[in-house]
Amino acid sequence: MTEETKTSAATSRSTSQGRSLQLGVVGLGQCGGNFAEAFSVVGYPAIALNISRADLRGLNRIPESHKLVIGEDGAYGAGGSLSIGGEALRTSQAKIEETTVALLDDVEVLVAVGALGGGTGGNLAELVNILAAQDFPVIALGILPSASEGHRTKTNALWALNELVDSAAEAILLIDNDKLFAAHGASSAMRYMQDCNHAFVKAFEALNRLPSNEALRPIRTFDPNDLRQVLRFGGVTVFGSAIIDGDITSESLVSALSDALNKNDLLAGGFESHDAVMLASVITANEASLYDVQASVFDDYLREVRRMTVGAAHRTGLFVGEGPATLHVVVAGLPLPSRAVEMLGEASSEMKAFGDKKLAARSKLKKLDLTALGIVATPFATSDAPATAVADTRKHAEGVAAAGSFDEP
Ligand SMILES: Nc1nc2c(ncn2[C@@H]2O[C@H](COP(=O)(O)OP(=O)(O)OP(=O)(O)O)[C@@H](O)[C@H]2O)c(=O)[nH]1
Ligand SMILES: [Mg+2]
Repeated sequence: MTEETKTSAATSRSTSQGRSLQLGVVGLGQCGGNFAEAFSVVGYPAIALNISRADLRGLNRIPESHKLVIGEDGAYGAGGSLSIGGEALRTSQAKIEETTVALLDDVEVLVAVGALGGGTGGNLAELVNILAAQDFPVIALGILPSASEGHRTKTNALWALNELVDSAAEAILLIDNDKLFAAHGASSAMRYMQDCNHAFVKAFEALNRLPSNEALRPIRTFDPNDLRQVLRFGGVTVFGSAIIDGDITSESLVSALSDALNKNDLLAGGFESHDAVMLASVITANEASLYDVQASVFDDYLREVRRMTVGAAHRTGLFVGEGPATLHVVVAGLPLPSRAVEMLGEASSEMKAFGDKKLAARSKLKKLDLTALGIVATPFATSDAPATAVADTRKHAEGVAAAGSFDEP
């Protein structure tokens, strides 16, 4: 199918389902698979790729035909090694292409998702390029590690981010696990990750349904193509909603815009508004509050946004609905978030601390002085079998050295 036919077939189907974009999802690694499952639960077709068969077994809502073991044997994961994860992708490239084309050919856009800190998921850019080479437009959804995770996970994530910048991804969305984890700390240990992942998918689904939401009456229309254009515009993309505090004024709208961008509880933040290249603002408010607002408020808001973003393209919508007045925004064309720069700082100092610790640990690992016990140097070397006893002692020593080594985890 050409992209044009694909888009038009997908557009008519998704409009009938109330969705702007008909998405298919390809999850890579454990976290990627968990997200694929969360998307699958709300009805998006999804495939999960993993080196470990056991990880795939845990995904109950994805049909077996949509689970793919990549790499040689399916026994072990990548154990945090990007090269093992990358090798597995390359070994199974033909199988991935075949399965994706067979199962997801009629979707408009693929979301390739994975944890950038994982040995498997950290190869997300390579997966994006494999899928894009099959003529799929691809949005990359990368999960950033939280600040409390180790330097290896962060180093993987930084490398993976750089690869994504150079990849064929149409847009890059970056989930911040610190924010997700903070919001769901009260969930049970059993449900924690599912709750985190579901929170993102629910927000994404609400955005995807916003233009066609039948509970909303348009005053200024924001149609599915407006959303499609912003979401597929390029660069790092952020979306979010913020309740408008107090009266609807141009100031409260600007403040809601800044909250949705930088106090976002799902996606990595830290952007300058002047870096935005394209954005969408959709206001939903009840009828009574809209009767109280002068129309000029919206024009003032648009003028202010134009000034703040130094002329970014702006799609807008105004809808009457229930609930508190809310601003929904999508901002595209952004550079990497400041969280990535923070993570680089964390990883560098944690790596140094780890290196110092490793050296100190080696110098602290000393033999005990056993002279007071009167033990002689080679206690097991008996006179009738000296050669074997010495060899056994060395083997034992090597075992101890290996068990006591301080290689990076
Ligand atoms: N939000 C979220 N983060 C997850 C989930 N599962 C793992 N993570 C995060 O993902 C990173 C680890 O990546 P994994 O997906 O476990 O690793 P992998 O891609 O399977 O790679 P290997 O285990 O090395 O083969 C860490 O930053 C975890 O905090 C999940 O379901 N949701
Ligand atoms: Mg894994």
